[in-house]
Amino acid sequence: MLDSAVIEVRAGNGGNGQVAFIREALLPRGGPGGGDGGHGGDVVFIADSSVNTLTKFRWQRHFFAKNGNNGEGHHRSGAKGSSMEVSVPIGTEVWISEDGEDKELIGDLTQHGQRMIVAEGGRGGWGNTHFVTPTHQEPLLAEAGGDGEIRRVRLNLKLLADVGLIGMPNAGKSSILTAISAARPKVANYPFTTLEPVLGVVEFGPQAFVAVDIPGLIEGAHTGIGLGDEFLKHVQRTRVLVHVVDGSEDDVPARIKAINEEITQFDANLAKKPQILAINKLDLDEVAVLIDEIKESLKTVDGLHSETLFVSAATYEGIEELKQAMFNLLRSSYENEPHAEAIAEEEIPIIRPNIRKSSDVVIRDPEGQLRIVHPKAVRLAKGSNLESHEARLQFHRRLEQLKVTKALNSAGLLIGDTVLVGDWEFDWE
Ligand SMILES: Nc1nc2c(ncn2[C@@H]2O[C@H](COP(=O)(O)OP(=O)(O)OP(=O)(O)O)[C@@H](O)[C@H]2O)c(=O)[nH]1
Ligand SMILES: [Mg+2]
Repeated sequence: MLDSAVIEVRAGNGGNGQVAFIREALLPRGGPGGGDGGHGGDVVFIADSSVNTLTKFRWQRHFFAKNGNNGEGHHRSGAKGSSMEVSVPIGTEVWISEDGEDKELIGDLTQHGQRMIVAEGGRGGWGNTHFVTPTHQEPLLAEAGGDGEIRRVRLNLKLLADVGLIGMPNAGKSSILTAISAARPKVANYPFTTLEPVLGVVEFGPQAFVAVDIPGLIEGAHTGIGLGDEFLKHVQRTRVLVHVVDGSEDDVPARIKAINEEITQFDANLAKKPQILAINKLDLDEVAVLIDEIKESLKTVDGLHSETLFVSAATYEGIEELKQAMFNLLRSSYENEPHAEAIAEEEIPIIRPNIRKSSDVVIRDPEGQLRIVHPKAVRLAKGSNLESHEARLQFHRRLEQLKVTKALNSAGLLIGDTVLVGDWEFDWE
């Protein structure tokens, strides 16, 4: 069963670099003192073993990091924008989503604590301090901050069950899964109705966990009787078991012992998992009148380490309490053992998707005009006031250094042609 969500992530823009001057002898304007803009914050996914489903993304689909602040005079840099950290379950795959389709897998979060930068914040722009050259002691150029990345991504998660429902055929395991989740496994009044495990997401307040309903077990299952015990492997990685018993059957203790014996035969560790005993069909009179008797008889079951609840999957009596008990046991299990294999954080590489970006320097726009798209040149044009002749001279010098001039020439630019860059438009001199 796949859990899935499409969300939008937006990293912060970088702050703008500043053009500013500090009074200095011999320089009429003064020495450059424009501070750099702060970097924009990233949107980061962090794999977290205490998150089990993608349910929360139904209520929140937009995740924005903060912009960096602009630089100021007197060499003051702008503050960095804070990142947006989003916890996701272990096993989450991240896909670029375009037109409702999964385009490209850009990350797979497989370990607790693993981080993935899903949208990178824009770089802070440089202030004019960086643009001093021997010929330009009074730089009029500064960079605008870079844009933060914006992406639409699909998260896909193969659900792993936290809670396993076990018990004899016809006990009401599938009925209980139906009562606690949106899953609709087949329910019928004969043994072995369920032939394959069924997963359901159980919502509990703002939290959610996953329960799995498996085919019924009977005495001798470990020798292959009934459907055998192979489905027990689906509950081996759960943290909590709910042992469902039909309270209307005779000899409840013997039935419980038989199932516990089968799971011990399959895997002794499975038998040690925290268990909740759910005595089902409480709506039937024969069960309701026997509550005390059944409780008393359970004392004869050796090594029973279970909390016992009487429930009815038919009337929902006790179902909320059952959910609560599952949740409590799960929580303490996570507290005692946060994740199966603890891995030192520094060993986990950060996922930085390498999404191809355009490497164009110059393009022809639809009207046939040449437009400079080299990212550094564009940021410089956006961050500077190119109205003054002096600033334009400095800008041209930079274009040569960035090899933009060469690209313009190869694209067939002639003196007097119009060139576009950012919001500026000028005639090539
Ligand atoms: N009266 C009553 N009947 C119930 C209750 N829970 C389940 N049943 C009935 O018991 C029968 C078996 O229920 P299932 O949920 O299919 O049982 P199961 O444990 O999944 O059975 P298998 O899949 O065969 O292992 C069905 O006829 C259900 O309607 C209950 O709380 N009260
Ligand atoms: Mg069933």
